[in-house]
Amino acid sequence: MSKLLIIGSEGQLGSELSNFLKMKYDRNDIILSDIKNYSNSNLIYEKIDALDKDNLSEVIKDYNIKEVFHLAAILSANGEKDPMLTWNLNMNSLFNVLELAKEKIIKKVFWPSSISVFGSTSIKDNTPQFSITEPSTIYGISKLAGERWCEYYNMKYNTDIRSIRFPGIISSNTLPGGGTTDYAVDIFYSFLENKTYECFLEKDTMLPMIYIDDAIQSIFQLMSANRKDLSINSSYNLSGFSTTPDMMENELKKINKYFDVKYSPDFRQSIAESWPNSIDDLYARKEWDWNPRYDLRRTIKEMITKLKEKNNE
Ligand code: AKB
Repeated sequence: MSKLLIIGSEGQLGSELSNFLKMKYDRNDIILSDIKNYSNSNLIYEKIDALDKDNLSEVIKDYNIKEVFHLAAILSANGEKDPMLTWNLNMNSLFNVLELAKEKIIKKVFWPSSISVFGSTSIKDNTPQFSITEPSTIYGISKLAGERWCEYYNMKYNTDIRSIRFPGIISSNTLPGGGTTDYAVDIFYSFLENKTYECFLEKDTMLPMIYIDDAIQSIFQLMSANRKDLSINSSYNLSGFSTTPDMMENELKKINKYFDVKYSPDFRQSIAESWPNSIDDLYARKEWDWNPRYDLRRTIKEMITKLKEKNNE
């Protein structure tokens, strides 16, 4: 068994991916890394700045790592606060990994893209795989450029880089860090504390979302697929379900009728409005049997159970 490295292991996706992988693989074969000094997990951990190619390459060679999950990125809302920093981190960390793949030091890479590659000129409903992509955020621009680079490396250097355009991810383990879809996680914390939630999006803003277990399952399925079955060399559209803040509020009100949401949209509203309402994930379904298991109701039920368990720990 070759070893795996997660870059960005302490983030929203990384922390849950490492929990999943340790049930599937020998824990000594999983190496975690992040910019933080320590990990919350008890797996092998190396502090790595993803921009430091020499250090990254040293760790990869030392542990004989063959598969990399490169998850480190600055998300859409935070990205707008410092566009050059976002471009630098999101692009140059990807180049470091792509170059190691080109040099055949690593064999397989997973890199998440996002629905942020779409913009206001894309088809809004059931946005197809091959739609117009004119993103309006620096995060979206970096993800779109990243997708083009992944395809370029795959075609030109015969690398095996796989990618998914994630919708907003709803999870309980670690908070998302600075995205436009974060409200769909934050709302649960207010709900459980019996507080009014102040939502930064308008009540009727429809966005594609996915529950974390489905997101992790999609990574596993794509990474396990036979390469010859994959026709998308850039990044696959993926769908879970779509929701608005209002739909979430109404579902939560069914559990506690006193729950209240106040709507105070900020700069994130225009980002959300430029993104699709829903996604057509035909290629993921056809080529690697994608089928999400969580709709809005099941996600809400699961989130409340998980957050209550966490509070009692
Ligand atoms: C964000 O809101 O920036 C992310 C994303 C959709 O990529 N969650």
